[in-house]
Amino acid sequence: MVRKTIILLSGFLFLLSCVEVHKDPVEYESLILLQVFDLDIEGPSGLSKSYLPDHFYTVCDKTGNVYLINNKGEIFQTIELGGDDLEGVEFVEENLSVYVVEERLRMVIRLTPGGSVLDTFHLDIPVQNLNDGPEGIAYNPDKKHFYIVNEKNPAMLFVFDTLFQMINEYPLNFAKDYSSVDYEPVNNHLWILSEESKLLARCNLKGEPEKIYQTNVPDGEGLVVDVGNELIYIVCDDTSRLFIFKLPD
Ligand SMILES: [Ca+2]
Ligand SMILES: [Ca+2]
Repeated sequence: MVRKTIILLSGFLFLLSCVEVHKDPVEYESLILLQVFDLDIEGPSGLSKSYLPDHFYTVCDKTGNVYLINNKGEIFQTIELGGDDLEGVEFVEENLSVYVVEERLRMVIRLTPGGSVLDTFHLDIPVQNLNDGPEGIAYNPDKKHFYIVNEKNPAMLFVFDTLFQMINEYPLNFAKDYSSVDYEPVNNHLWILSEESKLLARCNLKGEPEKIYQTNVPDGEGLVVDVGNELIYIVCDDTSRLFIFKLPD
């Protein structure tokens, strides 16, 4: 009798643990594509808002340069940085600086909008493979935190202060890799892009997804979420294109 009770009880506990795992499922939806533009940049690998409305910074992993483009993909300014392997970019309004991420060097470079180097910061993050490094950067002006996503091995969201001292780290586990991140201040969300899984996730500030959207964009490597205009911008490294989607409700 006692043994039977124990078996029944352990079976009940097992069922309970299964219920726990499957609670609160993440929803999947498709994004509505509005427009696509060709870019005269081979391998755009990051995207950020800029000091001009409807203009964006992007970086090129082939030339190592930084570009200011408009919302039709036309180049407005070229900063000839000649970087090693630029994979992420973020414009910070409060100090009018452009921060770019060097993936293979595990480094962040701070530039003026004119292209002068102001600072360099080493990122103290784990290295397994040189090409599986930091791919995206975003800034939260309320907390004064930078967010950096590491592509894979390990797939992580790192939180840094403004001198790139690490504050927190969170594992990412909803996609095959992670290629870009944007902070959206109105609703206090992080949006994280995956190039291999071709998806975009709306996350909390720990990188936990609340909603996942299929982009069907191969090699999406740069992301801007524009709440004011209800748009999402994604650049594709492989085909050198700018995709504009409707921001879902
Ligand atoms: Ca790239
Ligand atoms: Ca990479």
